[in-house]
Amino acid sequence: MASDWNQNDLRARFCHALSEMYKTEVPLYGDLVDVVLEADTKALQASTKSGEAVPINPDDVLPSRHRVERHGAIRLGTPHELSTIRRMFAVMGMYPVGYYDLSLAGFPMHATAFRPTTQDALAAHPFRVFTTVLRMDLLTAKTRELATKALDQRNIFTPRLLTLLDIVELKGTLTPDECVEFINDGLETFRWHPKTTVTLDEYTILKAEHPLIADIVSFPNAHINHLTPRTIDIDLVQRLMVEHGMPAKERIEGPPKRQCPILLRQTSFKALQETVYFGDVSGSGAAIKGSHTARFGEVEQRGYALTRKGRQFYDQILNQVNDLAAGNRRKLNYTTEYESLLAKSLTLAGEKYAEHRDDDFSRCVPPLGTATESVQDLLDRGILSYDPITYEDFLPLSAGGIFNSNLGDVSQSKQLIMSAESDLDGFQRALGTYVADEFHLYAEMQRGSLEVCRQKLGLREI
Ligand code: OOG
Ligand code: NI
Repeated sequence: MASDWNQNDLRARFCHALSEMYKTEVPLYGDLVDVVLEADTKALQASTKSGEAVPINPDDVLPSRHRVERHGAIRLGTPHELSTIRRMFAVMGMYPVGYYDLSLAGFPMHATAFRPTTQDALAAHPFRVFTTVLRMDLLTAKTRELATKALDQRNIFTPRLLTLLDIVELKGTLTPDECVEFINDGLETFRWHPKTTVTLDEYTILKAEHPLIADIVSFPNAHINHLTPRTIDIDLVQRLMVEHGMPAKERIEGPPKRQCPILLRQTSFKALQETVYFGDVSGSGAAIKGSHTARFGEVEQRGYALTRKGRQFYDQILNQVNDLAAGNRRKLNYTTEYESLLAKSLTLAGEKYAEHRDDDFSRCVPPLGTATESVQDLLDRGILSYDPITYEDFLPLSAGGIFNSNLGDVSQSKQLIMSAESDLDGFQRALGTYVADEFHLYAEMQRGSLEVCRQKLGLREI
């Protein structure tokens, strides 16, 4: 696709507009953004040696992308919705990366993240959207029938947005006015509508099978269900949320606090109970008042990406520790017992791993996960140095933890779902394209940076 218009700029403007809309819809999200600013300011002050109480504005100190860093999440119902959202995000330079099988965590859905894929685009604006789609094959027949009926009759995109997608795909560009329309009409897909498209009875059936099915199926569009600013000190944000009386989730998801942060840590305030209006079966037009719980605010702290090997290793340790915790008759206290168990397992294993491998887990791979001897040599001699690459993706079990604390983990069909096979092929068919492999993208970034060094140093090969 030709790019006369600036995709990075459009993405930044869309993200900003979405954030403003969400702040008015869920004012507590605005408070959370303030808490993150407070935490980052305090964390920066604490790390300033001078001890002077000079007020620090994180905007002046943090890399600029930190302040605009956001991810959001939406949940879709059909292959057509998924393939159209793919077209819409492509206009803003966001492409599907990674496949997340959420059946692993007991949810009848699978997902990808639409995000910028190059270092330049990520640096310009890193906005990404975790996008799930319902797996009809994991629903019971009755629910599938209800879901199909409700989803068939909705169109989550405005007619103008669909026209703009045709225009940009045909002409390869949008005019400035069309960009404004794209943002305004694009927001309509994500706006909250409290009036359901199903009756209370139907909603109750959907919700009994799984609360997320009800959330996906019962509304006329794909409301954004959370937005997530990035922080430099998530433990502090968690503490401040509690201090400010926000309904914080009990625990931070992901790897425990480490000197060398890896992957992704996340927490949130719990979803609000919101008034909704169910359609009336009698046809009198009178709506029935009820409530629905789905929308929340999240915070993330990003660490370093791991190589495929390092990641397998992390997953293995996490599963072991989770099994151990589950086997414990007494529920482990998360912040003290569970975290220290996980931290200890990672440290011990990290050291052991370090003895044998170049891509040492404890040294924040992947800086040079596929290090050749000469790279190591150049590093040892101080000719090359590196910044570890930030993890730009998500973690399915953490996503499951976020889902659970927001919707309750009651599921009639959990066993059916947990024993399901993942369905990357089906997902890609629905999407209409392949999802990129995140490890491949990180390896490419590393390779690209080494190539720049090779040329600068005038070497034949690194
Ligand atoms: C998506 C949950 C996944 C994350 O940060 O892991 C996610 C959802 O609730 O729809 O956003
Ligand atoms: Ni999230």
